Amino acid sequence: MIDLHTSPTPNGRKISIMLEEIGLDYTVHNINLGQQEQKRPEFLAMNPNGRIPVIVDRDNDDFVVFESGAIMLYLAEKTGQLLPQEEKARSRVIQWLMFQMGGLGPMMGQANVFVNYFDEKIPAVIRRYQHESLRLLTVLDQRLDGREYLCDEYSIADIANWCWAIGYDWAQIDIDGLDHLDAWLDRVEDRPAVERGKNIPKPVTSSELKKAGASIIIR
Ligand SMILES: N[C@@H](CCC(=O)N[C@@H](CS)C(=O)NCC(=O)O)C(=O)O
Repeated sequence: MIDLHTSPTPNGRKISIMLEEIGLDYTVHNINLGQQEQKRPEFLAMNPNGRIPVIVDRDNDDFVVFESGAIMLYLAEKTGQLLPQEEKARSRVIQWLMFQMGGLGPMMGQANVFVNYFDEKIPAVIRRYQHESLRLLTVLDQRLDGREYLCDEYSIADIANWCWAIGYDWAQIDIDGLDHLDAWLDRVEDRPAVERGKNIPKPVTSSELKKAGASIIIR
């Protein structure tokens, strides 16, 4: 049994989708980011960085894992799913996972902040993060030319990148012409586990999301 401390956000959904894919039992603890529940002492005891997602593996001495990429690798290694064993294939998946963790996620996250959550609209900053996000989405598009998935088979790299790429509209990024990316977004979304996992916890409305986002960034 896994305890999943999460919220309806891209990084949170990576783990609910993955848990749905691999079929491990889990209990959801919905952390209210707008109420700063992620900064409470009991949460900081699990993740000193005060951010979701976090898991606690009840079947492994209550072992705690934070950082979504580390959680995905932990669960993949625990179950032998969504991460190949063969050295080079495994490395390719980890490379595309890190591409999301170090690039797409942070850039689209900042685009969201400056487009949706900051009261002050700063055109140069918005442009910078939207352009960089679009550049990274174009890298994904090129990678997907002639491929169904980012690596040899569907993997944690697809889940991680999908959870951010699917938010292009929220960040007001135009992906017209990125046809391989567009087809892959649909292909991944059509998977039953993705359909279930993306709705755990229940998504919030855009105005609730803006309110929560604003209350986080002013601190
Ligand atoms: N690198 C971290 C980022 C986690 C993260 O930024 N989580 C956001 C939600 S997507 C959060 O908890 N924000 C609350 C806050 O900043 O206080 C990961 O991938 O787990």
